[in-house]
Amino acid sequence: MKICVLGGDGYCGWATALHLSARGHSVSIVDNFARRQWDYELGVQTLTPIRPLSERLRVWQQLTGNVIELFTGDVTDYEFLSATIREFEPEAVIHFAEQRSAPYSMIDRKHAVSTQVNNVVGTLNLLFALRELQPDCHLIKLGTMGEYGTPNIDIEEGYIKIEHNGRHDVLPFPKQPGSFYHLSKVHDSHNMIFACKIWGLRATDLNQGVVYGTMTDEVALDEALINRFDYDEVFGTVLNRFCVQAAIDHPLTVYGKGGQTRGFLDIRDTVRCIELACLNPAEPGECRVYNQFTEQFSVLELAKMIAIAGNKLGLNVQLQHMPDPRVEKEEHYYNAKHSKLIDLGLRPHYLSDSLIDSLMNVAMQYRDRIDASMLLPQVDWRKTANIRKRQYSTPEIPVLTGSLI
Ligand code: NAD
Ligand code: USQ
Repeated sequence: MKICVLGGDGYCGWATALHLSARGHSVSIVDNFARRQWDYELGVQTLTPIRPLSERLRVWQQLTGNVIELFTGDVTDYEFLSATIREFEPEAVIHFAEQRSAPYSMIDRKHAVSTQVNNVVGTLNLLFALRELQPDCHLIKLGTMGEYGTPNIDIEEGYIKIEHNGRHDVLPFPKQPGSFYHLSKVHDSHNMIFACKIWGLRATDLNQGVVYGTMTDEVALDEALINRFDYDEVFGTVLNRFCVQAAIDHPLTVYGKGGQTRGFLDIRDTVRCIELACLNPAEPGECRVYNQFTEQFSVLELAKMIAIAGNKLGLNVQLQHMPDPRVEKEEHYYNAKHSKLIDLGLRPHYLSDSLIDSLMNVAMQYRDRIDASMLLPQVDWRKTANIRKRQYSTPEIPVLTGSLI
């Protein structure tokens, strides 16, 4: 298949582009390097020393003979995006190209606005470009489990049967997102459902849980292909942060009681889920939703698992409960359905099998690059970020129009 990966320089996008290329698909990447700029803005860097995208692609070609085409530009720039779709003529577009950090979106008004403009406008542009140029192309869009929040009922995969005053319908599952970032995904989901309904587009909205791990078969081929491992308080996700904290004897930063429960999956399952979605496209007019995670854990359960793994490696892991900088339930019911991708053939990797190899060992290997000043939370959901040490400047989203490399 001809598959275009928007956001292919990022964590999920890079692993996915390589996975699909290795399986013989004709792959292109679109990226404007906004994420590398956001790291510069915050003064943070990934634990793993990722290389410039041009170098990564060159090494991939040398190792495998496979060429991944690169289109450098901003998906919020319609001229650029439509020129790219016209040129590449994809059969599937995988859309990862969004600002994905909840804390980033909660820094202040400007960061909330830039997150929602970047995410909502990018997706809208894509829907219009597909309608105009490639209406049969399958849009695979990364949503998030956080769109649902933590309701006191089971979470279905996208839609719920409702009976009300004696009448029945199947309606989008109620959304209770917990940040301006998560809200941007809800806005995207509504726009996609609408576009599929009125224009007959075909789309899959993948409500993904928190992804962990750096290694996939392809990334492991060469150090130059290494993927991101974010651990700072803004872009670092909880498991990465706990592993890095354990590696330098920093107490694990458990927010509040730690009863917050989320869905998780290994990056190896992310790339496989995307491949399964590509190979089994939605029907014209259909906007289907898959919940893309394999296991659910509370924050406290994760901290305890890491303490046990750390002890096996000779580390002395301590837990530190601290006031939760977010506004979220610290104890709640959580039972989210996630069978549709399994039905398509996903065979999950489990955290208990990969915690040490895929996470702890990477944290230990790059321990010298850990900046401990990036670990404590400064972004607070209730007020503009307290910029004690770092200066958060206004984000500048670069517009690199139309340059086709
Ligand atoms: P990432 O920040 O590592 O990668 C995103 C990529 O998109 C970056 O390379 C960035 O430069 C690019 N990008 C952003 N805005 C762009 C724009 N306007 N034009 C062109 N490129 C742009 O993020 P990730 O962790 O790989 O996440 C990818 C997607 O998956 C996001 O939509 C995210 O919301 C979703 N997701 C991620 C996780 C996770 O745990 N990482 C979980 C659930 C969902
Ligand atoms: N948490 C801690 N301590 C920390 C960091 C986080 O207790 O040091 C807690 C948070 O309060 C939260 C939970 O861990 O309850 C998860 O936080 P996270 O930062 O790992 O994940 P989240 O903000 O939800 O965002 C990540 C990705 C996002 C994706 C989302 C999937 O950054 O792109 O959409 O996971 S989901 O959580 O299913 O919405």
